[in-house]
Amino acid sequence: MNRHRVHELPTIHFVTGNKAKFREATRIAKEFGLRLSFEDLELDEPQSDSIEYVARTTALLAFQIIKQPLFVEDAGLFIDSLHGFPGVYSSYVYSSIGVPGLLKLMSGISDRRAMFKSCVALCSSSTLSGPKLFIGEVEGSISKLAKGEGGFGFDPVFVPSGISRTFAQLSIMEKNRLSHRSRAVRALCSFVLKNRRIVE
Ligand code: ITT
Repeated sequence: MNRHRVHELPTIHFVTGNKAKFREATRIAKEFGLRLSFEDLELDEPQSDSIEYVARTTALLAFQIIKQPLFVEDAGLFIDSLHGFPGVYSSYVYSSIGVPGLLKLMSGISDRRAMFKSCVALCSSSTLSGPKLFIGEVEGSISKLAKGEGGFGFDPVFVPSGISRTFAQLSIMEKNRLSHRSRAVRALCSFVLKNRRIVE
């Protein structure tokens, strides 16, 4: 019965090059009866100091190509004692110095507070005044050592507030209960279910 219903619901394209993000978002969309399709378009991400700007601009670029309901997600790790660094540069910092480099940057720093922030931008032929944005955040801290095998990116060093394990030590389901991305994607899914015309 459920399977039949799911087929009637719209598919939304998730434009990303990151399969781990897609896996996380797909689990959440499923809870809402929505299906996502993976679209890796290799778009040039704009340079900006705001993840909202990056998400919005990338969604518009993707829509010019796909011309169907889609969303993109831009996320970053903001470390208090580094004045929000790496933030919008998280992708570059991860691929250049990686987790070991980040731990080195943080060595000797006792204030380890940090936040992951996600911005989802939804674009369709109905979002004419610009993509609709959904924000999700999670507070936590940077561990002294990398721990865990799961997740991706900076997951091995991010400990969400209230638990004593890193994101990489959690299952997708556990990470999805807490993460920045899960909050933004849940907000997107609730919006889509209430405004179905936007994705039809
Ligand atoms: P897109 O193709 O969707 O842009 P990306 O991997 O480049 O995928 P972002 O630009 O949104 O993703 O994220 C920047 C970096 O921030 C990413 O490469 C990770 O290192 C880090 N990051 C973002 N979300 C994360 C998460 O949930 N866990 C760990 N690291 C994360």
